[in-house]
Amino acid sequence: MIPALLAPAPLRTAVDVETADEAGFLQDLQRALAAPPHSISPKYFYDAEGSRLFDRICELPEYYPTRTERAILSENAADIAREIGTGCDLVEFGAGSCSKVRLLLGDLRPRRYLPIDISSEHLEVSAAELEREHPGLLVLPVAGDYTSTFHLPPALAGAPRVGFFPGSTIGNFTPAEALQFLRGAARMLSGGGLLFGADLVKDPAVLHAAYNDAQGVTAAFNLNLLARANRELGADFDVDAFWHSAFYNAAAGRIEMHLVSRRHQRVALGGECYELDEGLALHTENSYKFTLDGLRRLAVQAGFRPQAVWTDPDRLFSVHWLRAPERE
Ligand code: AVI
Repeated sequence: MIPALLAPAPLRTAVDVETADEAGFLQDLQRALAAPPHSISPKYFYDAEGSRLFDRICELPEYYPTRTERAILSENAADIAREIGTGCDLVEFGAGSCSKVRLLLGDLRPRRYLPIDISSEHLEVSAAELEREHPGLLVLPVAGDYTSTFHLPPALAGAPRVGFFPGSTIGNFTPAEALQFLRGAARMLSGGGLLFGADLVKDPAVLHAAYNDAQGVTAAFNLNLLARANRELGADFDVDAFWHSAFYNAAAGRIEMHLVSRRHQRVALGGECYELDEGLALHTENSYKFTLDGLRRLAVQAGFRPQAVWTDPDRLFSVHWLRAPERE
C-alpha cells in the first residue's frame, strides 16, 4: 500500500478504481509469487467477501481494537469536540459504513462530513442514512482510494478541515508510508488537524490471540486473498494447501500475517505457472503496534503539532488529536 500525496486530482469513478485495482492485483500477486520478498499489499484483502470477514473480525472477543477504540471515542466525544471545536469540515479516510464517526457527530457538529471510500455504492447508502439521522449535516461522499489521489470539494471558508482516520489502519502502512501519508495529510489539513486511532504495543499473548482467533475468522480473511485471486483473476490456488500464520515480530514492533504453502505446488496465474516450495510464506500484512512517544515523534516529523491523546484504562489503544500547520 503506497499512500500517495493527498493532492486534489480529477474525480475518479468507482469503476475506474476497481479496474485499476484488478490490474494492480494481478501484477502485484505475480511479482509476489515470482521472487522474494514474496509480499503483497493488504489492500487486496478487501473485496466484498474480505470486507464481510473484516466486519466479523471486529466483533470477535479476541479482537480488542475495534471495541476499545469505539469506547474511547464514545466516552470522550465531548472532550474531543472541545479540543477540535465545532463547525469543522470533517474528512474521513476509508470511511466504509461510517460507523465510528457516528460516535462523534452529536458533539463535534461538523458543518460537512466528507467520507472517502473506494466503494461508492456503500458510501451513498451510508451518507443517506447519516443525513436522516443528523438533520442539518451535509454529507458529501467522495468515491476514491484515499491512499492514492482523489478530489475533494473546495474547503469551506471559516470551517477548518479536520481529518478522521480511525481503526489503526496507519499500522498497515510501512513506517515510510505512514510518514508519507501523514505528511500529505498535514498539507491537506492545514489550518485544521487530524484525529486518528493507533493500536499500542502490549503483551504479545494478547496480540497473538487477536490475530489467531479461535473461530478461524482471521485465517479465513487471510486465505480469502487466494480465493479472490481464483474468482477475479482466474488463478487456480488450492486454498486448502495454505495455512494462516500470524505472529508478533517484536524487533519490528508488528504483527505479521503470512500464507504458508503446506506442500510443494504449482499455481497458474495470468498465463504463467509458479512453483511454490513447501513452507514458502506469502507475506500478506503487517500490523504495526505503536508507543505513545513513537507516535508523537512520527506526528512531529510529519509536520503536525501533537495535542491531546485519549486511551483506555488498559492502554490497549489510543486516539490522537494533531494540529496541522497553519495555511501559508
Ligand atoms: C484494518 N487493520 C487495522 C486491521 C489490523 O488489525 O491490522 C486488519 C486486520 N488484519 C487482521 N485482523 C485485522
